[in-house]
Amino acid sequence: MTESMVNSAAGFRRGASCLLLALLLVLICQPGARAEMLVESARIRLPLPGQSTAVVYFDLHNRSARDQNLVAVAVEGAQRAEIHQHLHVDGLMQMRAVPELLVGAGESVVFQPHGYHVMVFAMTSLPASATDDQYALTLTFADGSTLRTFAQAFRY
Ligand SMILES: [Cu+2]
Repeated sequence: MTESMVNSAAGFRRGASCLLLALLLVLICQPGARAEMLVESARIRLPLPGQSTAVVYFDLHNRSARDQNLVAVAVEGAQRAEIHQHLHVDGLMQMRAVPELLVGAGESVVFQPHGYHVMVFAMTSLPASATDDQYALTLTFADGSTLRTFAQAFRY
């Protein structure tokens, strides 16, 4: 084998692995229905001592060209979670469960105190898979797609 043959073989291998890397990047960056929804600033206010109800807040962005409906949020370590909205009714503040929350194409919904929030019931202790006080969140949309992220824990 001549030196030039060795060089071209190595060059081919380099070229092939670059191609493979490029294909991999294309696959990873492929925008799907899930990637078009983005959660930012997810945080979970842990229950007061002796209580088991927590609250989750986040910013939900719809970067797709079509409307999306959030229908459920599951929180690791909790038996049940509901999407809630605060409403002023006859001068009183009320919480209402929201079965389906529309996030319009290109729009965002902010979950924050005195607004939309996720009420988390029957929190157990920190789940085994949590790291650095992060709780896994799973958002489910009406089209069946899901979005998994983490909420940073904080206390009152
Ligand atoms: Cu609530």
